[in-house]
Amino acid sequence: MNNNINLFSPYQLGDLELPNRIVMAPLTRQRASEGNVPHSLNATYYEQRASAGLIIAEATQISPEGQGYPNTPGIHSPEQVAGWKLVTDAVHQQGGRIFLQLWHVGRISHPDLLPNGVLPIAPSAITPQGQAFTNEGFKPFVTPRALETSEIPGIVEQYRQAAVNALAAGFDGVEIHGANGYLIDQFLRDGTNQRTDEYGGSIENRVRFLQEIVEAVTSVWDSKRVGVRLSPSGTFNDMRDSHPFETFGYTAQVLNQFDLAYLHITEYTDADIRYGGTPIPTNYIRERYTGTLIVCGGYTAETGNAVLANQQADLVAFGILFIANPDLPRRLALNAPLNQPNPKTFYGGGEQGYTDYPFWSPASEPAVNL
Ligand code: 8OZ
Repeated sequence: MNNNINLFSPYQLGDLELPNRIVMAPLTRQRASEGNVPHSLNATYYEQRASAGLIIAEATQISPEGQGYPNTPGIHSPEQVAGWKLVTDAVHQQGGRIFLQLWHVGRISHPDLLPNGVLPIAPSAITPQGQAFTNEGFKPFVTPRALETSEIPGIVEQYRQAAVNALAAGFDGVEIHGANGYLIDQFLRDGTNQRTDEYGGSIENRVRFLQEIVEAVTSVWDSKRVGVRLSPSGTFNDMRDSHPFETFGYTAQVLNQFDLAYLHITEYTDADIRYGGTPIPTNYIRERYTGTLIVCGGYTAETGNAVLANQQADLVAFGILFIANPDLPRRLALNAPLNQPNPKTFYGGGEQGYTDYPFWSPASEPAVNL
């Protein structure tokens, strides 16, 4: 226990000085413009949230084939790089720091969303339960096409090129999205990976894809500017693993060798338990991962301060609270009321429910306390 550490303590993240330990979690908002290009509305949204110790910008597809939802931004075209530059400039002007989350959805897509209507790709041809979110509403997931072994270096190269593009767009670092049932997670877990080549079977083989991506991205960025996100207990996107403690304990240990900026853990939710997920206590990861740990999972000021004071984590990420409260650090510091988030405007649309949540001032309308 270290009672001197709380959400408002500064943190040295590699050579980046974070003024507080409050991280804005990556949040899919589906508000890119034509061509999945970030635009001034997105710059305003992130700029409003620049008082976070660190912003992790939303999941961003590394290639057209990596997209799984309408209007999510990409980082594969020159227009997207220019669009993201508007965002990073705006955040830096406000004194903030911003990483980009690099994303390939793998099987969590639909031909309607993909170039020439191709099938989504995955480690194995296993159909996810559930429905894809297409431009015409929800449609049942299709059976993905299993990647040939010879295609895997090309996907790793897409991550490397996206990392180059993120650097050109002025980000302070990148987070590799290895969580929530997308392509990397599909390789890690044996419920979605039934390959018989060197990328499947043993956990050493299943983690190889992530390892090669980390190697590629850290060939572009200093390793201290690269984070990885994992969801060891997650069931979202129909995920399961027969030995999750072994899978994620091993993965955390493999990541130690890269001297990364951080490991970011999406912790389990009630829904994960209901869907039969195995809750993996974050301390299990903490005991195995030697670097900076970010936790994300419904924290409040009180529980966030406690997890830091108990040294169970180094930084705490907030998602929904940041959607509704652009000035979240100030509100938490002053114990000010919090704006109520509106789930109807989480995904898609314009400024409503995106850039119009008010900043707190003593004269504000009384807000609903969560
Ligand atoms: C919610 C809706 C769409 C995408 C994730 C990128 O779970 C997402 C996501 C979340 O990581």
